[in-house]
Amino acid sequence: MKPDDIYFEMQGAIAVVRLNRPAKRNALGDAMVLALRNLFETLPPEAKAAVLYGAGNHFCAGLDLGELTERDAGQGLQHSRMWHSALDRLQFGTVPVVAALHGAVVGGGLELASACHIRVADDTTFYALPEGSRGIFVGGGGSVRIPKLIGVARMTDMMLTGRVYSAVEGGRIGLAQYLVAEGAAFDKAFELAKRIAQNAPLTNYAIMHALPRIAEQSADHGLFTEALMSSIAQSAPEAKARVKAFLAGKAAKVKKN
Ligand code: 1HE
Repeated sequence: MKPDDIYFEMQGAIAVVRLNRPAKRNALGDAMVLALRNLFETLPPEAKAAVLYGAGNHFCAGLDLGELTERDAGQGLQHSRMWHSALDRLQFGTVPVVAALHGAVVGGGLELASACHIRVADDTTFYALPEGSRGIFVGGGGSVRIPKLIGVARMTDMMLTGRVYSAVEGGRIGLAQYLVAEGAAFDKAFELAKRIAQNAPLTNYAIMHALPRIAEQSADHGLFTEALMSSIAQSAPEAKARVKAFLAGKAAKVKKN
């Protein structure tokens, strides 16, 4: 990996992370996956949200197939677990991550995007899981995260038939929450990240860490976890100050679009 294959900078409170290997369509080699893991583990405390995007014409072509050499089963297992730990650090890290998507979002690139909290896609985006045709299987958490976005049936179809979803179709089935014009994904993602950065940190933490876990629990356990989390969030001084500001007419109302 070249030192700047994963490029990172702070822009105010926003951590901006760029997959920066456009000549190889941002294909992720092991060193890049480890660099992402390290980055999301060690974001500076001033970071309140992050934007992840890709340099060049594509977000990410997935696993660097050039590194897929003669791994035995044990090594393959460790390789997949490395991806899991890296994408877990992103999903369950310190700040919400907004992915700005364009061009190819395929294979491990879709696995990476699905670990982000919000996906903004531009018109050029397309989604695929070519693992089926390469004789392999998803290994970066895709089988856990992608069905939560689009359902097992659609993912099965993508893998069995090589189906490619367009940007518009991807928005409709839940691969991205926002669809914007070509070239506008980064700006929209950055705008959303700035909005997210204004939330109370404990609320963002609850949304990132409690919500997906509650969704996995039985209704009874989920309701109990929700009660614990909401009681902790509302007891924070920041929550009290924000509610008081609203009651005093000093905070923004919810506005119809
Ligand atoms: C790569 C990779 C890659 C491009 N690994 N080198 N992912 C895939 O099966 C997708 C494979 N890639 C593609 O289908 C296409 O490259 C794209 C649709 C993404 C882009 O097409 P295009 O025409 O813009 O670029 P290109 O000419 O195909 O590729 C440009 C260069 O990038 C070329 O190298 P060059 O040295 O000949 O210039 C390609 O070989 C190289 N390249 N994609 C390595 N993926 C945790 S498990 C996850 C499992 C997976 O992700 S499997 C799916 C892998």
